[in-house]
Amino acid sequence: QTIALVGVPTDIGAGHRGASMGPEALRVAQIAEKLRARGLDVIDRGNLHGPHNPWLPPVNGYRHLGEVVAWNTAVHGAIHHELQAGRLPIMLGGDHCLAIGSISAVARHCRERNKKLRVLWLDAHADFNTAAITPSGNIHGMPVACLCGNGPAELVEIGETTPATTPDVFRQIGIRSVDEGEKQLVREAKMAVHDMRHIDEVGMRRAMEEALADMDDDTHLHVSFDVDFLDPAIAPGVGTTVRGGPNYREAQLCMEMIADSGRLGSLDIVELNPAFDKRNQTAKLAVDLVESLFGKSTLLR
Ligand code: DIR
Ligand code: MN
Ligand code: MN
Ligand code: MN
Repeated sequence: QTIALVGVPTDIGAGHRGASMGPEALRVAQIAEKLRARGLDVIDRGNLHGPHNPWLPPVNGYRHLGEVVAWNTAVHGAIHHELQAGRLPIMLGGDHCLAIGSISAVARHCRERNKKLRVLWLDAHADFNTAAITPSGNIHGMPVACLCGNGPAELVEIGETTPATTPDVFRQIGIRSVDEGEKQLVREAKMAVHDMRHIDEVGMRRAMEEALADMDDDTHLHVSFDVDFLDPAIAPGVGTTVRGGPNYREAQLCMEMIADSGRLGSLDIVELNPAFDKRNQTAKLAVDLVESLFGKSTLLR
């Protein structure tokens, strides 16, 4: 199977500028070359295009809603195109609002092919905010809510079915920052949250066994990897660091267990912000982890 890299250079949904440089930082860290060295076929589609970041305050609880719609419409089309052609898309973000476009495309593809969808949401944050409760107005804090139908019509309706998906497809891993009003929404939705306390108590191994349970040959697994999932000590190159995340070994095990499931069908790498990084170390770490996600292990290949 061929991997298609799709760059989406925007920080339109974030609270800091700089995630727009993420796609190039991942290329500089040799994401394509490292995957090819694993024997995989990789096409780099280059970058999508969209509006510039006007850097305006929120309007009715949303910052840059029109621009977020434009970028996500482009993402939806590009990712669905790759899936339809049988390729495995990797979205190089860009901030996490772009998961509205990518996951709505994956969900549409699953409906067309009669596949079940499982989404692993690797993040420090639940990204389940709405206009009424958001502390920031930044739409990168809202993609899971939008994908589940709780958001502005223009975003909820990207894709062919509304809403794109439901909370039961998500497994959230590494969560340690949920906003005040957001907590209640996450509980009400019965979102499966494997938060850092749970990982501390049962370990990454059991948390991942739970998150990957009950998949079969008909399951499409999408991984949405917000780089702020990682502990800031190893991954400073993100806009919204939260201490107490997975360390290097825990993150490796997480990726290796996903690889072992054999179900990976699509991937987002988002929130990488080179403006906060040092010598591109966070991009290099993300690429190192992506190699494990695609099956790199100590003794086999
Ligand atoms: C915060 C930040 N919960 C917000 N969210 C982030 O503004 O809604 N998500 N950084 O990844
Ligand atoms: Mn996120
Ligand atoms: Mn399709
Ligand atoms: Mn996050």
